[in-house]
Parts: sequence; C-alpha cells; structure tokens
Amino acid sequence: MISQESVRDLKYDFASIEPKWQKKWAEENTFHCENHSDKPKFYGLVEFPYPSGQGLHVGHTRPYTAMDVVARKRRMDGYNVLFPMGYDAFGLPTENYAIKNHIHPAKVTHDNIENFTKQLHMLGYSFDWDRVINTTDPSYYKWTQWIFLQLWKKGLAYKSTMPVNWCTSCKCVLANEEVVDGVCERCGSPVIRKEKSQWMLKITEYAQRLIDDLDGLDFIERVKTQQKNWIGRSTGAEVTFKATTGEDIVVFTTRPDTLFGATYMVLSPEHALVKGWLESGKLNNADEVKAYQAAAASKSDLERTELNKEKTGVCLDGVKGVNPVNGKEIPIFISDYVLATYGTGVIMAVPAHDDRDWEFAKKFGCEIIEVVSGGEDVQKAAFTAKDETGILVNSEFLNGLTVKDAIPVITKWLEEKGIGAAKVNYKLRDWVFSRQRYWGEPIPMVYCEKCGWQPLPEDQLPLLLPDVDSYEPTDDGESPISKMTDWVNTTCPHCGGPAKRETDTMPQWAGSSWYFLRYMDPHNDKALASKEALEYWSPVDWYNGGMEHTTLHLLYSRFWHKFLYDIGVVPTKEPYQKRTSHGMILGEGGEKMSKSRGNVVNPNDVVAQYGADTMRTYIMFIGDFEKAASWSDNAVKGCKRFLDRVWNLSENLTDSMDYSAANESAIHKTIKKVSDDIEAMKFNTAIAALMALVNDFYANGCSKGDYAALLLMLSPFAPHMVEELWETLGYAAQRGGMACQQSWPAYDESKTIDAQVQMAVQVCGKLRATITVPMDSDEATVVAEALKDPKVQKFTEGKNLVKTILVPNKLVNLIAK
Ligand code: ANZ
Ligand code: ZN
Repeated sequence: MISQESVRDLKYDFASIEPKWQKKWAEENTFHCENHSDKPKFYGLVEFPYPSGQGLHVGHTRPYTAMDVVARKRRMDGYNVLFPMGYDAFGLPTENYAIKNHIHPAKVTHDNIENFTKQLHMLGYSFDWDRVINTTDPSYYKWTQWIFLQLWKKGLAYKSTMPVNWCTSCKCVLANEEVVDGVCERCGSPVIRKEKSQWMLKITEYAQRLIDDLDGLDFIERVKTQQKNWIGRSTGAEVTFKATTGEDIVVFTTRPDTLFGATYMVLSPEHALVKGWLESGKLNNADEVKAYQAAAASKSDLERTELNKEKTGVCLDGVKGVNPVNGKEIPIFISDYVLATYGTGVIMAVPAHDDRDWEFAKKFGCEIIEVVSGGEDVQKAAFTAKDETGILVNSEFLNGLTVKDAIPVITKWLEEKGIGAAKVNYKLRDWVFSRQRYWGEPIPMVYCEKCGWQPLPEDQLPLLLPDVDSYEPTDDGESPISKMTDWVNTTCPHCGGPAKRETDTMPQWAGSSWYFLRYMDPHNDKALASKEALEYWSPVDWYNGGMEHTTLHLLYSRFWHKFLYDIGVVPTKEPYQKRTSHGMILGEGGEKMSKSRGNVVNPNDVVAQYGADTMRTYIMFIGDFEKAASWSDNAVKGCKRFLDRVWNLSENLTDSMDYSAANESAIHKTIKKVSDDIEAMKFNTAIAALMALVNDFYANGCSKGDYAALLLMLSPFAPHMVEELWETLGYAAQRGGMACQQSWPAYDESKTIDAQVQMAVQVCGKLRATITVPMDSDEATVVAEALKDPKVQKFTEGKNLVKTILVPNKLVNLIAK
C-alpha cells in the first residue's frame, strides 16, 4: 500500500515542472527588459562569474538567488527591472588548463560558458538573456581597449620600470592585492620582487575622490571602511634633510612635531640615493650594503613590514644626514622595514616615539631622545606620543605645546625656511596594468624607435588577440605573443616607420571594470553603450557581491567610472548606488568547501535530487545573508518538506477568493514581514514567516484567496512550483498571466496591528480602573500595564502584591497587602 504522503509526493513532480517553466520563460522572453518604460527603473546587479571548468559552485547560488528574489519582487512591485548576467572569461586558470591539455583557451572558454549557462537556466534565474556579455568577445573587448586608449590620452596610463611582485611559477607580475602572505593568490608559489617595465594606471590620482564620494553611497559600512583603509590617507609633512655629501634627502613623516627627536635616518635599500653613493664610491662598506640590498629584494612588502620581525639593517659608512632643526649630524641606515614605494622611501627615525624605530635603535645602539613628555619611562612615551595631548619637551621653540598644536607650528616653520611642507600620502599604489600572458585583452599600443609609444588609431579596434601555437610564457618572462613576429612587427601610426606592438596583455580586472555599463546596451557597435541607455539605467541601483572584491574590482571599477564621468561618457560620478555583501557557504560542519576535504556541494546534484526550488529556498533559508553559513543536507530536506506542504495544501482549498476571517490578520502581517525582509536581505526570516503562515493555514483551513497570497509571496523563492500551481488552480486564467507578472500583494497596516481589548482592574476585589492591552495578553503584561495606572497605584502604594487573578481579556484582580 502507498501511504497518503507518498501519493502526494509523486504529484509535486519538480523534475517535469521546472524544465517546463524554464522553457516557457525562455520562449516568451519573460524577463527581457527594454531601455525605456513608464515604470520606474531598477537595475540589480550580481558579480558575473569566471567560467571555470568546475562549473557553478553553491557559493555562486547564494548571491545570485538573493538578487533574483529581489529582482522578481521588484518586477511585481511595478519596476522596469534590468537583471543581467555575463562571463568574465579572460584569465589564468583557463590559460593554464589550455597549456596542460593543448586546447585553445577560446574553446575552453566557450565550453565552460555553455555549461554555466545551462546551470543558470536550471536554477530558474530571471536574467534578461538577450543581454549576456562575454569579456573575451572582440565586440566587447574592443571597448575595454577603447577605454585604455582614453586613459592613455589623459595621461593616466604610463609605462614605468618598477619593482613588481613576480610569481615564480605563473611567471607573471601580480598586483599587491594578488599576493597573499608572500605567495601567489592563485597558485601558492613564492612571490619575489623583480624590476620590470609595466603599464600602469594612475588610480592614485583619484584617491581622494574615491574616499570622499563614499559619503553619498548606500554601501554597507564594512565595505566603506575597507576601501578607506586600503586607500590609506595619511596627513603629515615632507621634510628635507641634507646629506654630508651634498644631496637632499626628503622624508615623509606624520609627526613633524618629533623632528628634534630624529636621531638617525633610514633609507629603503633600493633608494636611488644609495645607488648613487655606491656608484660614486662614497661608501666604505659597499660590499656589505650590496649584500643587504640583494637580500631585501627577495622579500615581499608584507615580510618586510611584519611588526614582530627582528629588525635588520646596515649603517652607511661615509655619509651622514643633517637634522634641519638643530644642524646635528646623524647616521644613515638602510633597512628593509622602510618601503621604497611608500612616502619618499626614507624616514627620519624617532626611536623614543615610534615602536619600530625604538626596536631598531635598541639593536643598533642609536641615540634616543624623548621629545614628548612621558615621565621617567622613555618607552612609555612612545604611547603618550600617539595621544595628541602629549606635551613637547627637548624641542626648543615647540616646548610646552601639545602634539596637536605643535604640528601646525613646526609645519609652518619648515615652510618658511623652504625645507618642508604639509603633505598628504596614500597607501594606494598605481595599478599595475600588464601581464606577460596570453589570455587577456591585447594592449593597443605600438612602440616606435623614433616616436616612442603610440596609441593604435581607434578605427583599428578591436586589436584581435592573435592565435599562437603555445601559450607558455617565455622563460625571460615575456608573453607568448612576443614570439609571433608577424603580429608584433607593424608600422608606426605616427610616422609610418617600422614599429612593434605591445605584447603584454591586460590583467584579469580589466573587463570587469566596466561590464555593468555594457549590459545597458550590449549590442552597440558605435559606443560602449548609447547615451540614452546610460542616462536611463545609471547608476546600478543595487550591487551585491563578495567582500573579497572590495579593494580590487569594486575600487577599480569606481575609478574607471569616475574617469569615464570626467570625459563625459557616463552621466553619474559613481557606478553603484548600493552595495551589499553575502557570507560564504561552508561545507557540512563549518569547514571551507574544498576538493581535498571532499565536502564540495554541486548544485547539479541538489537540483537533481530535490529540485531547483528547494535549492533556492534552502540557500536563502540557510542563515543570516551577510554571515558565513554551513551546508546541511538535513536542512535541505526540511525545505523540501516545506514546499511539499505548500503543494499539498492546494488539495483542500475552500472556494472563496477573499481572505478568510481566521487568516486575514496573519496574511497582512506576513505580507508586511516578507516585503520588508526581502528588501533588507533577511531572506531566512522571510521564509520562516511563510512557514508559519502555512502552519496557520493547516490549522485554520485555507481559502483560494488565502492561498493566492501565499503563492505570490513564495514566487520569488520557488518560482517554478508557484507557476505550476498558479496555472493548474486557475489563478492564471482568472487574473491573467503568470504569478511572476502579478502585483506584489499589498497589506493593510491597520490589519497588521494586534486587536486591543479593554480590561477591568480591581484591587482587592474593588474596581479601580480600566486599561487597554493587546488581545490575549498574558498575566505579566496585564499586571505591568495595570500597575502603571495612577488610580491603581493609589491603592497599591507601599503594599506587596501577594496574588493576582486573571480572567483573560476581561479582568485582573490585584491582591495587595
Ligand atoms: C617620524 C615618526 C615619529 C613617525 C613617530 C611616526 C611616529 P602612516 O601613518 O602609515 O602614513 N614611514 C614613512 N615612510 C615610510 C616608508 N616608506 N616605510 C616605512 N615607514 C615609513 O605612517 C607614516 C609614518 O611611517 C611616518 O611618520 C614614518 O615614521 C613612517 F613618533 O616619521 B614617522
Ligand atoms: Zn614613429
């Protein structure tokens, strides 16, 4: 015999329902949107995936489902919704796979995209499939190259030889952000410092605006804070010291007030002055200096600046610095704790008040002079000095001033003497914008011996990536394209003479720096997008993405957008009005999902076993959206049971299309809660409210009207099942159209408030007052309310409440003695 439950289970046949509705949505192009409408617009964006060979990960389904729920609700709210998808398809993993398997990266990319597209359809996402973009498509990267040329024309792209992070295995340059704990973020191999000529983008020119304009944006606070810290604004002064050999040595300090305590100087080992002194034979310990330079070169910035690392360095023998405030000659060291790429690459060391300088001075026996009063304990003064209220000592004309007051005084003094000036510094570095690899956008620049670097004329874009036989980077670190002499040798766009093309390609982050603009008008071949489309859709109203992209993609794309705004291409200063972020999905038991742990969940398997609607509902129910959450197979089953219960309820509906009296208040409350929760990304509590409503329906009975409200609220989460029920129960015929095309159910505020009752209050059996309380209030609530009444207080004052008698919703009797 088949049990009642399993008969019903058979009927909720997600395996046939889901493809049926996906086909219909595709055929009818249900989620297509136009670039104009009488409705208000809503542009919801998720980070497009890198189409890796592994396919879609459950980690993708959390943000994608979340924004899909928002997009579906906003359509029902009456918005013209742009919710697009695309592929960020240039990059190393594809290239590495191509090298290993001898398959062209374009073929690998094509196959991976096909697989991703299938999976995204399988999950029922409401993307506008007419707007799919692919960053490796020449009709797309033509505009990435075009933006590069505009940056070059405005002096924001330049070539420079600089120490860069070099991955010993990928054989390519990495941005600082791609070096994690001294190893390559991608392959885990050691990263060393290497001098290379690179294309650079001047993001630093936008540092202040990238900080200031955060103020007007609705970004979650941790994103704003991380971006500000990454940009790292410091205010202080540059001060010029003299070398005894005649040169100027400029330092950057945030504490010019401590100048009288500067007892030695430290240059970064790669500083140009050191090179000069070595070459002119000024140093008596040249061998020792050179050996130290070589050792420092192999370390990453992170290793060099680690706080608890033992300080090392070499004192230069043959040259000294002169402190400009008192003319004292002080020793000059080189040490790796001073970075070449920050400030001026030189510091004045104030060991009494800087922890690193203190450690260094103790080890090398340097003089320590207290200049901010800290009592007997000089090291304690290091702490006092950080407090702006510390009092200056041993500092001549600064003595007696607080740190706060001394800074402007000494800065003015330096300015008057022409040996210093106030200065703002940023930790942010210019963006290393070239890779010596194959699978990226070619940089549209040509080098002519006579004319130098020349831009390719815009009518020659796109500059196509040529076919090569081997994608392996060369051993000298040049791109594989450099071996293709036919392609490399060209004519100079300026003088027509022989010239060579740039063989570096753009980095991973190029295509994603403007992709959200292309979605607005993806097929335009005259511009990256039309003025009208840009005017209509800008800015992105809501962008959800990973916290790991805060200081890379999110900052880079804000920079490009500001630049495009400056040259009149886009209409808004900022690309994204609102930014939210989701937590990671961990494996069962809370460990990071990884192949080696064998705990990777494949969305295909979940969908095959339980259906896409269960997968979607579960991934939204899994926990607080912004926090990490661990996968649980049991909880997946729980979500499947919930959908089964919704399905089975459909067999016992009463005919009325009105809300039934018993459910009305609960329905209004649930609509309010689910509406607010979706907007606040509290998807888990929205689903919990729907579960509670289903319980009410089972307890009280359920009308067709009650059920319709439930289906509409559930439709963003479990769209396939809802459409099937909507159709088979006749709502579609009655109301015209699919559930996803209906208006979002409205609620009546007054019906969300619990009913109130008047209750009599007796003290020792005598009526003393009446109070108003919510219906069905418990004893504690009623007594508390009664005791607030002054007429009651008159009779209970100074007495103990020994007993209370409650007649629910009618009367309370307080026995006071
Ligand atoms: C003297 C001094 C006295 C300093 C004192 C600090 C405290 P932030 O706030 O991060 O900008 N510095 C400057 N350039 C450096 C470099 N290239 N590598 C390593 N350290 C460098 O830090 C600025 C401070 O860091 C500067 O102010 C300088 O030390 C050091 F009680 O100058 B200070
Ligand atoms: Zn030329």
